[in-house]
Amino acid sequence: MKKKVLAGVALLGALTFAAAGCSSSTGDDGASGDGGSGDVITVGFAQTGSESGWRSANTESMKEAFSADNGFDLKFNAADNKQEAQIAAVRSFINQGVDAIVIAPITVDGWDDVLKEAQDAGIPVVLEDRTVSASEDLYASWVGLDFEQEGKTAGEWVKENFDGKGANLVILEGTTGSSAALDRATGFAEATEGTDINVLDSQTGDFTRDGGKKVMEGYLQKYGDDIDVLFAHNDDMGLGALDAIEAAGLTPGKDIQIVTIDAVHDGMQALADGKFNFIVECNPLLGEKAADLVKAVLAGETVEKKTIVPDQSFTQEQAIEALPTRPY
Ligand code: GZL
Repeated sequence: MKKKVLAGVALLGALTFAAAGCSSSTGDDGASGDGGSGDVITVGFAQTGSESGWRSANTESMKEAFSADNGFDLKFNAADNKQEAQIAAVRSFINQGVDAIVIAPITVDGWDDVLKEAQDAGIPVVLEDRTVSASEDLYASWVGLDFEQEGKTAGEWVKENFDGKGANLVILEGTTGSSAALDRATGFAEATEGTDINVLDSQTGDFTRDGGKKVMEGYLQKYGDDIDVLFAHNDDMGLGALDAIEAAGLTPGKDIQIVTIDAVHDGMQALADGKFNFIVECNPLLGEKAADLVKAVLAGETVEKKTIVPDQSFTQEQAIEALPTRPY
């Protein structure tokens, strides 16, 4: 049953929210749904799909946070990396009259109409992970990562290790039109501007292992062992590229050095094994923050429009040390 957002009643919301915090009598630190009233919060979550190890970790984090124990009834949809399916899922949530909608938008553009429909229906939207080009007035808040900084950190490693050597580089881009791919490309280009690193090619592998393998096979046929460095926008495309590199009789991590983004388990294992050379983390554990934002918005609280979760990076030695205790 859709709740009215206590719009403009921040004080009442704050009191309700505070009461929830004091209602330790529930024995579960106030985790009783919409800030203490005990009602279950129905949330529609429109996920991109299941394209990568990062996505699996993100989905797990979201399902854990939006659990019945935490006062939620979660309606989950994975859109197989197709925006039209994702928009259809959001429209379905609106028709079901959910209390709030969470979206991990596959691409930046194309969201204005359906976000307006949710707003007109009085259903607040929280974005997690990627961003949209639509006006900030059309959603309550966004929680995610600084993709441009991730690209910049990867570029700084390439510059530090290859500038001045006339190195040839190929790029595996993420999903075309996604904020993660667009912003990582921007950050990487900024960090490597003015170097003598030669970008031979840059094509999308759609953030998947299969996509990374297929595009890398094409690069190897075209450029062969002229390739010195691979920058992959995520671990999974880099892992797919490993198969192509080894099938071509080359040694990844040596003949072709590899820098990726995400730092999921399989990527960190490849780094520890010396097949990758550097990874920039992209933290997928956004569920708890997204759930807090939904509860605060429904309680009429004023929330930050943007929340950026910090990332780190890993060398081979750091990966070996971190692997045993990594949560994903
Ligand atoms: C980044 C996320 C990207 C990951 C990929 O926040 O949107 O999508 O880097 C995933 O692994 O597919």
